Amino acid sequence: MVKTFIVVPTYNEKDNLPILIESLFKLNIGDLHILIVDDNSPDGTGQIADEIIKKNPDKVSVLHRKGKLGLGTAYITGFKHCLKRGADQIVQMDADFSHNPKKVTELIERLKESDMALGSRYVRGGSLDENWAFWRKGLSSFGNLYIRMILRMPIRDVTGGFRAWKRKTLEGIPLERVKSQGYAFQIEMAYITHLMGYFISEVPIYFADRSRGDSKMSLKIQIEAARRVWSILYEYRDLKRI
Ligand SMILES: Nc1nc2c(ncn2[C@@H]2O[C@H](COP(=O)(O)OP(=O)(O)O)[C@@H](O)[C@H]2O)c(=O)[nH]1
Ligand SMILES: [Mg+2]
Repeated sequence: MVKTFIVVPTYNEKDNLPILIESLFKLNIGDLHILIVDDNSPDGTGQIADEIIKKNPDKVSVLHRKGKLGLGTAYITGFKHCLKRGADQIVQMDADFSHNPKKVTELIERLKESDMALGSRYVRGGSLDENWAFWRKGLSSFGNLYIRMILRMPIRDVTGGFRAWKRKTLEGIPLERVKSQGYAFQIEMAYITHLMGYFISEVPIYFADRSRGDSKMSLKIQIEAARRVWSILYEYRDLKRI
């Protein structure tokens, strides 16, 4: 049976985590494992994860890290862990319900015809929370356009963080070279995947604003991502297609 891992990075998600795990269990995915990567959340998300695991020791596990080390390293550590444990496919998603758990099945389904499936707000059928202020929507779509133009990527939603990976894609990517955090991490991973010639398929999603807890992303992280794009362009000029 195909072994699916879902990696969920958490930082102060105590109200979201238990209900997210419940929703993921309801999906009809055969051999499912959930890996939480918690950065010693001050709100006690780590302890809540431990309690969930006591009840489901063979379905859920957690990596406790010392402190807030960033989204990028959380995912890289998580991915390596899943590969070691024999994952055939790996899903990455936020803990805050911005990514609808029900869409996981569709993302995985798309892996039959692609090397990575990307939940996308900017393809036909995709959309953003209607409560987002127009400037926030504008900033997000302008940001995507800016990045796509510099990196010459045919992907519509380069900062999206709802993705499914085939094992062989994550094995092929030089994960040890990925240094970005925040949005830039999503950009860097998408860029490497595209450069190496892996096929990325976009699945339309509705991106909902979180209703519990606070966003960890700031304008500073967005500006950082805009600057990082240039280093990413430079750093991978040697990368060969597979
Ligand atoms: N482990 C870990 N998780 C993080 C970190 N920063 C953000 N996250 C998690 O990554 C996901 C996306 O972050 P969020 O703040 O919702 O970003 P936004 O949706 O862009 O506002 C959520 O599940 C967060 O809890 C971090 O430094 N470490
Ligand atoms: Mg969020």
